[in-house]
Amino acid sequence: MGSSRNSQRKLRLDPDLVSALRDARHVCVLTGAGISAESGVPTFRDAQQGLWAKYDPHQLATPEAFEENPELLWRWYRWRRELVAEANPNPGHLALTQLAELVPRLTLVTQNVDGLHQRAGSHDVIEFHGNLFDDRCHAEGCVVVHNQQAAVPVCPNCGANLRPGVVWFGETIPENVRNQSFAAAADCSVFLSVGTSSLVYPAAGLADIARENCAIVAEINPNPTLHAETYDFAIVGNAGVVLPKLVESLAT
Ligand code: BV8
Repeated sequence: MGSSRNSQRKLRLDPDLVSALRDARHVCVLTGAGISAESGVPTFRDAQQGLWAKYDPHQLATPEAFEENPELLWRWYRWRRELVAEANPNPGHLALTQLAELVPRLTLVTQNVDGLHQRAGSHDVIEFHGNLFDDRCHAEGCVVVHNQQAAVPVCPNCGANLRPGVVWFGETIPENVRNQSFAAAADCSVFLSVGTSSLVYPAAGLADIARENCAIVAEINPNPTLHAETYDFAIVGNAGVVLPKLVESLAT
């Protein structure tokens, strides 16, 4: 948020956005890595630190990389699990649990795999790209609960390698998740895009679906994205500051 003076600059929310939320019958929220940044979880683009700095996550988070070097992928995901396990939900996550109490219907779709929305108390979270802490059989796709410590755990049913329960680049979004998310974006009256660079599809297309269905679309991001100019509102700020302010304005 820039210098201390800037950070003390009063955040002014557009009253039209607050009234649109007040009148909304259905709010759809899409979150990205930015909402977890204030929990200390590096965003997807900044995530690569130390040993991982030399790897491009777009190359690593793929079935090809897993099939070529499952040991490396498991080291990467175990490192990310440790990072997330040390993190806690922040005021941005908590504000979304409060927003759900203030509007008739809220659908929360997250691109994040960190589970922080659920730990904040959000229910029925749609995990568009899966969950970091699930293990799935790479052959059958089923979630497998196990206590294997092997470098590459294997499926007790078929012997194939287990992999983290996330959606990799080049893999399709599970149909039920995709349909639920698309339907919510098409049905909502207000769509909030929070903490995402809006570069990864089809998640980034949800805001377009909302706009095409005459929803009010607002972005919350300290770095406005290329889409910001096409949205009704672009609030330049951190989710952990803006979302609590939105909830406070709604609740008064
Ligand atoms: C698919 C899980 C069918 C894994 C992830 C159409 C056009 C172009 C390309 C495609 C297309 N359709 C499909 C593709 C290919 C590809 C894609 O989109 N590629 C991109 C790179 C161009 N998509 C797919 O492969 C998808 N599958 O469509 O299947 C298909 C397949 C092949 C070809 C055609 C069709 C599956 C994609 C799923 C990938 N899996 N995650 C894992 O985590 O290991 S994606 C991963 O990266 C995240 O989940 C997230 O979605 C994405 C990162 O995005 P963000 O969350 O936005 O994070 P980022 O770091 O980018 O930005 C953070 C933002 O926060 C910034 O803007 C920053 O300013 C802001 N911020 C920072 N601090 C704060 C903040 N905001 C608020 N408050 C703060 N404090």
